[in-house]
Amino acid sequence: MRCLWILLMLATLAACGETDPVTPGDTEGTRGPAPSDEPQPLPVRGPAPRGFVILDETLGAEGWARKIKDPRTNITFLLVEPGTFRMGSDREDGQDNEKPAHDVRITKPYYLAETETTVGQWIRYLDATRQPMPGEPGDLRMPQARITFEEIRGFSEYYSYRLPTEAEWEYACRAGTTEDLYGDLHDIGWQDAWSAQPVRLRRPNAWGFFDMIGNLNEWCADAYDAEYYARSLAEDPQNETGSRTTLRGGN
Ligand SMILES: [Ca+2]
Repeated sequence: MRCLWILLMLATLAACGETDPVTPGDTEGTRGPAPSDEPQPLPVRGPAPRGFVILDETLGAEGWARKIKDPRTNITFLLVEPGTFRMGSDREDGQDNEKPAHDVRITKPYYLAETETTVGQWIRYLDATRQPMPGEPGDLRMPQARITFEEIRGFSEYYSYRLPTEAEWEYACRAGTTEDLYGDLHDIGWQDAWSAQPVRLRRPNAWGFFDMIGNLNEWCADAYDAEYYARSLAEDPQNETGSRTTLRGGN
């Protein structure tokens, strides 16, 4: 389902890091986030953005580690390999803004956060940038809600993250499936819940991402245009025309 941000107040962020890959054994020659001032819990031992902790040393596209963590935010990122997928849906009972289905090629690997950005991760950002803290943060595993686009811009610039494009989001959500969903709705989402739930409690998709269907929506980098799919580029599309922002992945 494609959504407009004006319709959904509980929008949240799927943080996306884009960095240059490094060759095996080279941990110094990268762009990417600035080195953290915080002590690093583990040394960086392989190909990952400088300052990130490698959680899975298996190498993926272009020699990047498959799973890394940013110790500044505690956000875990999973590597997404380039590839081609069918974006959108031509179902008769589907929404017009999901049509037409079309082939899209993602040409570059990227890292995408494995969960919606949590309250705990957001608080680390507020603390690092000396912004007012919430009085009662509650469960730190909850997805952070009610983030404005300007706040996302500040968060992304501070950590050298960026939002995924809508195509990058859907490619990672589908995780190879051509069906409408990557599993049974009651296993992967929160269709019976009336409020947000802690992340990571439902079954992830085949590539390890949680709550891509259900819980809060995630911001995408694209401007929203209900008819964009009809003129979408075949490679790395991103709609930049329009004043509203695209959200994906809610209940
Ligand atoms: Ca979601």
